[in-house]
Amino acid sequence: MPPMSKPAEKNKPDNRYYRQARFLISAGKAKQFPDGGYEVAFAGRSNAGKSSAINTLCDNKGLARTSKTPGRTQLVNFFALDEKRRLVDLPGYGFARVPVAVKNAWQKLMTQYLSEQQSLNGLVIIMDIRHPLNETDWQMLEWCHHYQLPAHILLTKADKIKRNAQQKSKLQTIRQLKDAKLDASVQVFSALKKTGLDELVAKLDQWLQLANTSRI
Ligand SMILES: Nc1nc2c(ncn2[C@@H]2O[C@H](COP(=O)(O)OP(=O)(O)OP(=O)(O)O)[C@@H](O)[C@H]2O)c(=O)[nH]1
Ligand SMILES: [Mg+2]
Repeated sequence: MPPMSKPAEKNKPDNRYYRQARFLISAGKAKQFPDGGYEVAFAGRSNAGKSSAINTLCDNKGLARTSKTPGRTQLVNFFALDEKRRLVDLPGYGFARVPVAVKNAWQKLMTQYLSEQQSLNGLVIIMDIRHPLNETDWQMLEWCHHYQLPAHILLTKADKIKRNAQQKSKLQTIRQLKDAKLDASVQVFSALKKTGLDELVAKLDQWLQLANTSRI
């Protein structure tokens, strides 16, 4: 019999399952991608806060490397949650000042990942809440639409603006998506303050087929 799990602490996001995340592999080539089971990937502009969001989700500051230098994560980093489930930190897009060859390699790797990865169940797209939906974000949303991949937008770094400005940005983003006839759920987030962690956990539980199953 498995040990009984303790009830979640009152008013605290129940991200306990995600705390067991462990680094699996940094892949620079598609043939290194693990497959099978269920996977959720984090994409977004360089420096948007992808690695920080993963670390907050998993309560582990040292899990995904974060940096003040844009373009830090150049490889596709896989983290195992259990034998069947993974989180994926994708290389950031939109970094200026990188050689064309690097951009081309990035494009190829991302296309391979998004088009061929059978286990991919959803994409979390990270945007700075102060300037969401830039050109590359739209491209990523078009990509999701093309590959019929569900998208969830995290408007992160919310701690940098006031609560009413956070809501304004969220509503504006929803409106712009509607106008463009693109489908994505949208939420406010802060890796620093853990704002919106519950909402993110609920979305990931659903994509990773964890909802309504017993979790440790
Ligand atoms: N205030 C605040 N800073 C944040 C938040 N999330 C990330 N940052 C900061 O933003 C910078 C970039 O964060 P990363 O998580 O490394 O961003 P990334 O998207 O993984 O970047 P690349 O791997 O380079 O593409 C770091 O200095 C973080 O500390 C947040 O919610 N609030
Ligand atoms: Mg990163």
